[in-house]
Parts: sequence; structure tokens; C-alpha cells
Amino acid sequence: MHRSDDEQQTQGLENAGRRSFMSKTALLGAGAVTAPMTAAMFASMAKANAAEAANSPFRHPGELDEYYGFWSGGHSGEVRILGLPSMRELMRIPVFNMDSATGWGLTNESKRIKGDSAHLMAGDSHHPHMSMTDGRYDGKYVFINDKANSRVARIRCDVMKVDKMITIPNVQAIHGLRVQKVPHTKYVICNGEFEIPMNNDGKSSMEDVSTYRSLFNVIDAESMEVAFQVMVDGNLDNTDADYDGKYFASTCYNSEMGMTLSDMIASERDHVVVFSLERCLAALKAGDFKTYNGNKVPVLDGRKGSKLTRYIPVPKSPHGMNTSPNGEYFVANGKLSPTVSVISIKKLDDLFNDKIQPRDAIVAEPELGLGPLHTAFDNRGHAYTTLFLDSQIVKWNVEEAIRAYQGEKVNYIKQKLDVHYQPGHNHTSQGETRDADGKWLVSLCKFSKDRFLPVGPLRPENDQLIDISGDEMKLVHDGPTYAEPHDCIIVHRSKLKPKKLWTRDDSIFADTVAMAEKDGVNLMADNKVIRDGNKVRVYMTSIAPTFGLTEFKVKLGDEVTVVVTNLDQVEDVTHGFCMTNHGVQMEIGPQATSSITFIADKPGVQWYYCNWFCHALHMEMRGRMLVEA
Ligand code: CUK
Ligand code: CUA
Repeated sequence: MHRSDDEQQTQGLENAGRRSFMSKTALLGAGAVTAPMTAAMFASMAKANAAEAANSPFRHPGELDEYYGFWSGGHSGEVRILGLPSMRELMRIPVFNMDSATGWGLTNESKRIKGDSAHLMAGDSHHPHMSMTDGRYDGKYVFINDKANSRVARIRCDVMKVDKMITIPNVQAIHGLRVQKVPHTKYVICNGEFEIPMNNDGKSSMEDVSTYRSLFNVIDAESMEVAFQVMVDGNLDNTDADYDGKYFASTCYNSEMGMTLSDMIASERDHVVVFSLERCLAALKAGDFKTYNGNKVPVLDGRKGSKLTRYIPVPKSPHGMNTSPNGEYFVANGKLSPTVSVISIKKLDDLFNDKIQPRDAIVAEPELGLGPLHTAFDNRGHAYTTLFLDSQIVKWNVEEAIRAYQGEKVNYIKQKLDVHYQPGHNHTSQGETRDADGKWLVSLCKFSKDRFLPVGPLRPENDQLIDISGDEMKLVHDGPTYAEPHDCIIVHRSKLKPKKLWTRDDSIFADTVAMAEKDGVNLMADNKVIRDGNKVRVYMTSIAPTFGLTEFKVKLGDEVTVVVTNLDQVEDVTHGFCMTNHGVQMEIGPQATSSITFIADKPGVQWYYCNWFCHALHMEMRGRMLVEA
């Protein structure tokens, strides 16, 4: 966060004010404890407890959650699945990171999926969003961006594994990401954040920053190829789509295209860029684009004055972009400004047809508090905005904020709730879809400070669960998390039907199946070693508690590919393959095939074993690789 000394001072005073207020209430509370309890007090306490039970996040052992939460893992590079409201972590999906439990990043299947970035073992995942049909989650895919390496990955929700990953050309740092909501997710949209020269080959001048650009990216959700890019003015940040299938909107900071902090906050205003999908597709069809850096991706020109875009001025450095679930508004969150800007989506047709001025599309600019970053919605007309500097969530009424903007005297702020501390994103249950249900809100707090046992200088963050079903927001759970969930979505369990076993025709290992076929190997039955020069392919099956091969021979220096097919049909019986002293580990789910390639660079007896606990005789599930020198 950037703020002036003035702001810091005000902030300090406000905090001091709150602290003294809190210590006073703490004192009052202490006094109440010493007073004798009356029958009326007991009754009201019992009532409060009963009300609490109804909205409790507590789930008894064996009791299932109502929602799946998909959490980004920030610079851990992964995605996590939580159950809500219990906030129990159910699964981790390795995406841009390397994972030693599953072998993601090590196996041949994961390397093929990672494609041109197979060698990268790190990433920075920010925004997980599920594919939709008619503005509702359809349970098919979750898409996630990698800011660090300009990538987008797709998670297949039937198996909860990544099945596609692409590196976006012509840009650096893919940040905001969302999906087209209506009529369905044909496109995934994402923002290139850091501006670079269009032909970034180091040959043309890198000093002339006026040649730097930031691009909006539109990806085909099925083929996972970039359909087109749109060149804009300023640095793009976050983005969202409407509920009509017509417009996308992105916040844009640094309209100055400054290279240093002081350059980047020189002007009074930045903007929201609105993209017309129809006009972009028409320009694409008309061949009205250029290509750069020797690739074929069409780049449309959507800079100021273009018919493809409109630029709506908003206060300096906006951050989050959130569409209200009734489809009426884009909300751009102020960050440096204490306000959010509410854009009427209904007015965008007129804006694109030049019937109104850009600022006429703004219908409210409520003042909410310091550092508004992201906004979530319920189904009763309320918005919930995180205030990073104030460490609060502010609940406000959208229609009332609009009336206040028109001059009416109305207090649109309903409640401010302290959160702990410094929230970035927040998200309501199904709140980015037509099915927003107004039950739960999660606040992803960047600092936990005093909320948990200290664990050294590096502390967990704090994902707090807030009950929003009643008139008042109620904090019900503190959830320590490892670096660094930026964002999450909360999906009702009825939307998802994950598989219990793999099916043999799965695309994730189809290439490995094809390789076996070429080698004349029946993966479901054969245990065979195929030598091809100094390349050795070792095919084996697994059934708890044995591998199909208890030994195989290779020569020192051979390139060995081990292919394991798990014949077990019992749910939850996953095997592993680990070659000791070789950094070789992988998961083989029931009915799946996994493979891994390594150099047999150590002579003698090398044990391999199953590293996923599968059976009473799991320790005995092992074998020897005999390496002849
Ligand atoms: S960003 Cu992290 S707090 Cu990447 Cu969505 Cu706003
Ligand atoms: Cu198979 Cu452990």
C-alpha cells in the first residue's frame, strides 16, 4: 500500500482511537463478570448460544461440509480446496509449484501438461475462478493465473488436477483473471500487469518507456489458446465480466506509465477500461490486428480513442473489480481512495455509442474507509468491501449508496467489522454468480500478528470466516494459512461431482498409454522392461501391497522411465513410487497410470518403495533396481 505521510498520521490516530475504545469496552466487560448473573441474563445467553449453534461453522467428526472453497496459494504456487463452513483443508492441488507427494513437476504427465514451462518449479497463483453456464458455476473447470511467470492453468474439477497450462506471450505478469459468465465460459479473461515494449527483444530501445504496453488477454477456455489480446493505456490490475455476455472491465493503475512509485501516483485519476466483446470479435474477424515477437497471437488496439474500449476515469490506483450478482454494476475498489466507484452496466451501451460521457456511467462513489481493495456481495443488495488500512470489512447497501450519490441524505453504511488484520480479497458464498446466497463471507487477512501461537518471524496469514446470514456480520472462525491465499471462491457442493476412481481413457495420461501401446505393452496386465538404446522403459502394475516387478536391471547411466499402473479398484487406495536417493516420487491413483524419467546414475542395489500408505503390508511394498556398472 502506498500512502502519504498525512494518511499515515490519520491512520495512526484512528487506530489509537479504536484501541482506546476497545480497552474501555474490555474494562466494562470485566466489570460485568463480577456482577451476579440474573435469570434474564441466563435466558439471553442461552438464546445467543442457540442462535450461534444454528450458524456454527463447527462440523462434527464425519459430518460433511456444505461448500467447497477453492483457495489460491499465492507464491506457494498451488490451489487448495477447503470445506466450508468448517474451513478444514481437504486437498492441495499443485499447479505452478513442484509437489513431492504427487510428483507434480516431476512426472512425465505433469511435464507434458506444463509444456513450455515444464522447467519452472515456482509460481504465484492469485485468482481461482470456476467456469460458468448462464452466470452459475458449472463444476467443470477452475482457472488460475501465475503472476510470476505469466501463465494460466486449468484444473479439471472431475479429478481436481491440472490438465492444461499455457504461458501467455507478449506480456509480463498475468494478474487479474475471471471467466465469461454468460452465456457460458467460452473465454477466460486476464490482465497483463507489467508494461513492456511490444517487441520485447532487447534490440529496440528499452529506455523509451512510451513504447511500453500492457495487454488484456482473452483465452479460449476449451482449447486453452490465446484467442486475442487487446493493447491498452496504463497498467491493468483486476478484471470481471458482466452477466450479459457483452462487456469485460479491468481496473487500471499507473495511467501515467511511470517506472517509479512517484511517477506512478503523479496524476489525480486512473481509469477502468471496459472492453466490448462484440466489437473485439468484429475487429478480429476484419483482420484489424497486429502480431508481435514472432508469434501468431492477434493483438487488437484498444488504446484511448479505440472503438473497442471505453475509459472511465476513477480515483487514483483502483484495485479490485467486482460485478454485482444481479448483473447491474461493476464495482472498482479505490485502494488509495477511500471510495469505490459503482459503474452501471446498463449505461455501457450508451457509453459505447457515445451518447453519454465516461463519468456518466458512474452511479455511486460511496466513501467506505481506508484502503478498499475488494468487494463481495450477498443476495439482499449488500456489498462487503475489505478495508486494508482500517483492517475492517464494511457492509454497505448498493442502492442506498446510489441514492446518496444523487444527493439524498441516506446512510448506506450498515456495519464495520474488525478483521485480523489487513484484509486483501474477500468472497461470499457463490457471490460472483447468480446464486449468491448471502450465508458466508471469507476475509483473507494478510497479517495474523497476535491471533495464533508465534511460530518464528514468519507468521501465518488469517482466513476469517464471517456469518453474514443475519442483519449483522459475525466473525466465527480464525483460519491460519500458509503463504499466500490472494483470493478464493465458495461453491455449493451440489455443483461438483468429483470422480472416485480414474477412468482408463483419461486425457491426463493418454500419451503414456499411447507410448505403452507402441511398445506392445498391455498396461493392465504386463510387467515388462523394454530397452531402446540407453533408454529403458520399465512397465509395472501395482495392487496393494505389491508392485508387479520386485526387481529390474539397468546399466549405469541409462535413462530410465518407470511407468506404474495402479490396478486397485478400491476407492482411496493410492500407491506411490519412490526410487530412493534419486529424487524420484509420484502418486498413482486407483486405475491411473503415472510415469517418471530419471538417470540411473548410482551403481548397485537401489530400492524403490511405495510412499503412499496403502495396506498393512505397505512397508513391504518395495523392489530393487539393480544397476550394473
Ligand atoms: S490481488 Cu492480492 S489482494 Cu492479486 Cu487479487 Cu488484491
Ligand atoms: Cu502401495 Cu503403499
